[in-house]
Formats: sequence, C-alpha cells, structure tokens
Amino acid sequence: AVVADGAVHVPDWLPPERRRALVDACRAWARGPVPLRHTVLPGGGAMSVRTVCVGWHWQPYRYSRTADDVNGARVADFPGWLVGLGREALAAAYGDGPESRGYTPDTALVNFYDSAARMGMHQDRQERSPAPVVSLSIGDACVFRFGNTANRGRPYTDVELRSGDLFVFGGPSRLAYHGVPKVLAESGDPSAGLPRGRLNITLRETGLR
Ligand code: MD5
Ligand code: FE
Repeated sequence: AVVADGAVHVPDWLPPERRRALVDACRAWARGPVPLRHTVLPGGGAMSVRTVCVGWHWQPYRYSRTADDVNGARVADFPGWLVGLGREALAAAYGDGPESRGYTPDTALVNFYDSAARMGMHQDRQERSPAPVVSLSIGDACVFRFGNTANRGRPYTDVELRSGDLFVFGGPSRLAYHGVPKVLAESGDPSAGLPRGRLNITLRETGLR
C-alpha cells in the first residue's frame, strides 16, 4: 500500500525462512565486533531500543567506521547479500527499474525492541545520499507512526508493522518524521525464531566513503 508519496508498505514480504536467516545474521552481529547496546544520546539519556550497526556505525548524530561511543571497534563489513536484499526490496516497492538496480546500501541499523521499548518521533537526516531507506520488521508487531516533514506532531498516520513486513521510504517521504509509539507484546511470530520482542533492520546509503 502507498502510505504517502514515496512511502510504500508491503505486508508479509519476507518469507519465514528469510526472517529466520536475518534473525541469525542479527544475532551474529550482536555478538560483535560491537555489542548490541542502548545508544546514549548527547543529553545523557539512553534510548530504550538496543542497536547494532553494520557497515557504518551510527551515533548521535554522525556515522563513523568505529564505535567510538561503545568499545572503539570497527563495525562489521556490510555484506554483499544485504545489498542484494535491499535491491529486491526496492524492486518490490517501486518496481524493477534503474533506481532499484543501482541501490547500494552501505549501512544497516539493527534495532531490537523489547515490549517496553519505543522510538520517539524523529527524522533520519545523517545520510548524505537521497536514496530510500528500506525497513524490515521481524517478530512482535508495532504501531509505526508516519508523520509529515514539517514537525513531530500531526498530521500523521499510524500503521501496524508485523513480522515480515517491508516498508520503503523514498522521495518526498525520505525526510518525514516517524517513530514507534508502541510494541504489541506477544503478537509475535514463532516462525521467525525470535523468542520475544521486535527486530527492525533499516538499510541506508550513507553517501560516505
Ligand atoms: C524502526 N527505525 O522501526 C524504525 C524503522 C531508525 C528507525 O526509525 O531510525 O532506526 S525505519 C523508519 C524510517 C526510516 C527513514 C525514513 C522514514 C522512516 N520516514 O520517512 O518515515 O526501528
Ligand atoms: Fe528513523
């Protein structure tokens, strides 16, 4: 479904065996070289989600190759198969054109939500590339709030994201405010291999080198 110009929700896109494979890959990244942790914001507060990054390390508010705010290690390389997954995702959302074939994401942010975790309304503006963001959800469902480009408040649209759902944010939607006000505990997907909680993987082009 097209939620806004450039924002496309494809429910149940990822089949169960690919959900499990992504969960396994995320578990391996969470073991190192940089551990899954609550990112600390400049004001001193810790985010309620736990995050691990691949390719480039996101910290508020810049990308680096090393996790200077965690253990100083260089983040895991961005694997070629994840570029392929990003291109498949863009083709599913927008069609198999030059934009999909040329998509070359170089960072993945892996966010793990327990049932109490939230993400406040924000824009993703650290990337220098205008390329779309690919979002994959696995495990418990959530309420995803898709807002406008002007401010954190209304108008916004609440969308339920469930296990296997794909959401692509491009074009005019790339800089929309968005957040996760609620995880739907125990709404899960036993086939995904996650005992509890929600996993979200976003693929992005940083535009850095
Ligand atoms: C999540 N993650 O469910 C969301 C899904 C993040 C984050 O927000 O920054 O890690 S990605 C949603 C997203 C990304 C880029 C643009 C827009 C939404 N958008 O224009 O609405 O953990
Ligand atoms: Fe975001």
